[in-house]
Amino acid sequence: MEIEKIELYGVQMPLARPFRTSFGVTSSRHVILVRVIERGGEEGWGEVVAGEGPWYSYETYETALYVLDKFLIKNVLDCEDISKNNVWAVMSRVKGHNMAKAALEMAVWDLEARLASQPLSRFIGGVRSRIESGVSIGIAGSVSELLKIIGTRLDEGYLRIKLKIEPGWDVDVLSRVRREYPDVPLQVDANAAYRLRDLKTLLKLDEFDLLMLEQPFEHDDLNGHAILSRKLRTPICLDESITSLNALKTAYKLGAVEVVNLKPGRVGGYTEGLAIYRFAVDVGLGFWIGGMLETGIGRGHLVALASLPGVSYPNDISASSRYWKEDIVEPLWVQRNGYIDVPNKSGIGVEVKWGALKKYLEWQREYRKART
Ligand code: OSB
Ligand code: MG
Repeated sequence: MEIEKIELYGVQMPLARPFRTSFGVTSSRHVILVRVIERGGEEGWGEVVAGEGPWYSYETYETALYVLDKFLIKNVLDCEDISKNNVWAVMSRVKGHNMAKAALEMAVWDLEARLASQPLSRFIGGVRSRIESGVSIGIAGSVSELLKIIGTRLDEGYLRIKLKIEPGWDVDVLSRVRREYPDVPLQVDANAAYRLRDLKTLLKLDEFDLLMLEQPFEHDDLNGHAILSRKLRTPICLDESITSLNALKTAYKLGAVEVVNLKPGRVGGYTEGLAIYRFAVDVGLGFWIGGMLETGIGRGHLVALASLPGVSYPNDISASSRYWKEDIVEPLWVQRNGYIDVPNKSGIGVEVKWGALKKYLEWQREYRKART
């Protein structure tokens, strides 16, 4: 197919509540939405998940805008016959910048699924009619506040709780959480806040019957993760480290990973994401879909991936209301009894609610195919 036009929408959306991780607090998200339109008028949507600053990875929403504007959009518009099978290769001259690439790549996959009148979930081999919904809870002001938030999330129905940890907010906090909630499916995420010198603290995490410990060390410290993994019973999950299939293969060879958190934005979209999925399932690694505080657009892509048969843990995919006062899609994403329904409509299965989008819109741009 030929893409006729690509539109970018820059929105700033306040979170329902600030989200604190070891790398900082997020109160409001700058999101770039990508809309691709083909000659016949059908459209597809993607979302840049990069943060406000280079804290989770080196990308920010502004570096993504730069790379989209200067390189990636032109690559895609210049291609006479773009499809889900070649869009990743068409962008491959650009090194890195996976979140910028993913927004465009995933919009093309959405568009192709819509042209095929298929839900994206089925288009990529998903089989589930509903996906398991977990919730990620940020570092709180106090332990009693955290215990209250956990209680609320459990009452809402979430199947498992993920807590953010950092040095000083770990062992003592977890022992109080476990005293209050001894049987809740629980896991923790350090966002690279520890070093191998913290080994003694990390080994204490085995007391808490955690599903996994996510990304204790820096993204490129596969050796550190391998050393820890040999000593810790709790499975090691990697997030930031898994930027590509090659990175996963190396981590696996070293014994640095037991569970994969797949975020399509981090790996450049479906092409690499599905390759990572197939490898993880083939070698018997645990697998689930992570999130980056997406709007309802990005969440649609996450739901499609979470419907794959090899997903073996609950996902960081929560209801619209967990993230936003007002999400920008309809229908909203709703969690019931711990599950979110996989849409039957074609593509991601939700539409942009223009009235809501306009409230948060800061700028927009459009790019058209150069006609000769
Ligand atoms: O490390 O998983 C992470 C949010 C922003 C950046 C990094 C992470 C997260 C989350 C939230 O944990 C997951 C979600 O979208 O619900
Ligand atoms: Mg993480």
